[in-house]
Amino acid sequence: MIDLYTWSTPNGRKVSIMLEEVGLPYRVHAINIGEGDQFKPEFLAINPNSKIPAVVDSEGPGGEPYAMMESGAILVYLAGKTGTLLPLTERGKFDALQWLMFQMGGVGPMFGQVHHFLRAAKEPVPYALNRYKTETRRLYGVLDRRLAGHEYLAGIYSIADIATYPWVARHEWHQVELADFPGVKRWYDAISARPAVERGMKVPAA
Ligand SMILES: N[C@@H](CCC(=O)N[C@@H](CS)C(=O)NCC(=O)O)C(=O)O
Repeated sequence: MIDLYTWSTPNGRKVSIMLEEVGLPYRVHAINIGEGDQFKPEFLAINPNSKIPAVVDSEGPGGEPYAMMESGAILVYLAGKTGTLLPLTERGKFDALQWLMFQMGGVGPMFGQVHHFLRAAKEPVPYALNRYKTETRRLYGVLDRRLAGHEYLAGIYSIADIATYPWVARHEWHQVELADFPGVKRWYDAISARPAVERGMKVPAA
């Protein structure tokens, strides 16, 4: 059994989508990051970095319980555990890992900064907002060029797409029109139609 500690955010939904895709049984524990649940000692024992998502696999490596932080690492772990959603060829595997790292190092942090400066900052900071909006559009351009020539980021549907999708799902939050990026829009619509994605995007239940 996998225990998933999560909240209704893109990083959390990467893991709930993955768990729905691979069909492993899991229990959801809502960690309300708006109310500070991530700083409680019982959660810090699972993720010392005080952020969601985190998982505990009761049957981890060696058959022992294993706790994990960092959504990208959790996706790689679950792909390895189930033998799915990470291409089997060397090239395919490294294609998927490159685009996963692109999401972890670029898409997530930059889109997240736009969300922060548009929705949470205590005062308007035009320089920061402009910087992160410009970088966000640039990243959409990179995705769009890749997806113009590939059905999915690594060719076939993989953890790279699962990591990126919930961030693109917040395109209205970072004020990007998907119509401006037709490759991303085609990819986004295809992934939105997957039943496992639809279920994963509803975790944790409201
Ligand atoms: N690199 C981490 C980022 C996790 C992250 O930033 N989680 C946010 C929610 S999307 C969070 O828990 N924020 C609470 C806080 O910063 O106190 C991952 O991908 O797992």
